[in-house]
Amino acid sequence: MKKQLSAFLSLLIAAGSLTLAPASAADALLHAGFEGGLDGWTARGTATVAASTAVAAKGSGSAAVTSRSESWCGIGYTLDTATFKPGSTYSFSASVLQQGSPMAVHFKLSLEYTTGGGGANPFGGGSQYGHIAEKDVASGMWATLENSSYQIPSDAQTLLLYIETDESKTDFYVDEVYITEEGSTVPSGDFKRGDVNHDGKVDAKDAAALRDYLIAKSKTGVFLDTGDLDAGGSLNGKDLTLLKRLLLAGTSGQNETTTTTTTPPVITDPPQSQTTVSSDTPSGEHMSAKEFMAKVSPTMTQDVPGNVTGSKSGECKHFEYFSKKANHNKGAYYWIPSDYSPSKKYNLLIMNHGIFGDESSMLSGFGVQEMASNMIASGEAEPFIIIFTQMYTDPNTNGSPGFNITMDVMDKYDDFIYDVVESIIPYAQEHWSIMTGREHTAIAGFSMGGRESLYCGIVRPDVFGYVCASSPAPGIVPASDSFLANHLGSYNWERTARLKNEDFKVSDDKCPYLIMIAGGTNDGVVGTFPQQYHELLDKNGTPNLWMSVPNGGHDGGVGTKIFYNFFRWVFK
Ligand code: FER
Repeated sequence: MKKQLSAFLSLLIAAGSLTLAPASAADALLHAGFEGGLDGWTARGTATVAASTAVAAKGSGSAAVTSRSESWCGIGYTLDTATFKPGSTYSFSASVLQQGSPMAVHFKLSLEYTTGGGGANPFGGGSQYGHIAEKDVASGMWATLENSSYQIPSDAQTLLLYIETDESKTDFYVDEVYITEEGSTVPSGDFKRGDVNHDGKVDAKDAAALRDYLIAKSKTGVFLDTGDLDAGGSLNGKDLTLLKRLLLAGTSGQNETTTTTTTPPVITDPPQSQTTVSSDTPSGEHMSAKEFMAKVSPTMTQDVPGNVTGSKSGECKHFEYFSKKANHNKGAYYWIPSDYSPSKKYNLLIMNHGIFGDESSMLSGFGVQEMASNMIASGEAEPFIIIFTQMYTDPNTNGSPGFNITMDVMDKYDDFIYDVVESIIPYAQEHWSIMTGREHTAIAGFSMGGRESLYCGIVRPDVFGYVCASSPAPGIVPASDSFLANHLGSYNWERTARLKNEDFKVSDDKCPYLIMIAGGTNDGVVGTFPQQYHELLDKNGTPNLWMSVPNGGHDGGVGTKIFYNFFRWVFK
């Protein structure tokens, strides 16, 4: 078996060296590193471009593209046809980073070219467009658009290389643009799996860069293509674990890093040791969301047994973590079961409060700690730890904004989606013994916290496998409501809605395993908005479980019922 593997690896290496001769930066026909300037790149269409040192894929500079009036507006560079000959084939690559959209944005490295009369264009003249490379780019990390063999159309007379997006007008950064001879590996496309910082080596610096990305401030020089070791589509604690394992593996690990394959093999965690508390289902082995929710649906109940809401145990304490998005420390509470032991591994539940609330709001009144204590102790629930968050994420203020509600305040509530993914979960991974991956990560909350939980679950199903919204507040999709209208005089719901109605969905293959939504029939604050979310998900074909609580108000009564149902199935 071992022999077969090494024979397979050498085959890959041999195959790689036959077809790909690695090029160095010096071999490049064009290289833009944006160290200290724009290297001749200019705005295309209505956009602002500027040299920036805020982030860089390599070195310390990049080009920032902002104020784009259309998705095709971006940044471009005129290629001279003496060097880049029409009809010839070249290798292209460019690295891009976007941090403006929590959802992935589709980027294109494109070529605008003109043809003279009598060319391929029957109307003569005018611009034509070719797409060299394209990719969905997740928020917050560098991705490389690349094509090692693109032929410049033979009838092209002028050439403009440019970067654009589909639909989105988000700001972005560009760095490390290369054009090299065909058949040579573009330098930025030649990095090994695990070479997170693209410095040509897989070493401790990569682990440090990934850790900095996960837990702290740095957004510099971290690449998804080489850092996504579990091929899960994002950078997370699992990738760091796999990278550390790769580094520790020494020589046998080296083999793995010296192949020139570009698609990383999918690595699943080895089976968990006996001390593992949870079933720790490896990625991909869970039944589909549709099947799982069909199984859970008939078990939904409004009757919460008295013994589960009795007394609580475990340890609950306040702590502070550095929020990258807010750029200052924020407060939260953790709860761990009474028999918590670092030699076991736990699931993670993020619990979010209502508007005007803070990290202490969900500690009582909803039965959260009580039900977690009793249901975990009896084995009815999988073991988990809870982080009670303070969602409001604002560089200018700390803590809840209280009654001072503005549209800007809504944005800062919704920026929690960055805070939880970039800072809270990595902090929890560093400080408690928890399992990573969506199978082990859940998000739940009440009202505004239900809204944020739904929003996070819909937009980041790669992070959250289980979602529960008790009496979720409106506004993820356009809505109009007298609550805020009364508060503000006038309120622009279109302006603060995060998703269009038709985008409020998750495809079957990505859907969280569990989405539960509850609302009370006497809720005077959010009215029928919870039910509207449920109906919209149904309409968009996304499975979800709805519970209407007769005579339920806007309070922990509804919360206790839905959280009880949630705890029975979360992480299973
Ligand atoms: C609204 C009504 C209620 C709203 C938020 C809430 C965003 C939140 C209520 C709560 O958290 O208790 O229109 O707009």
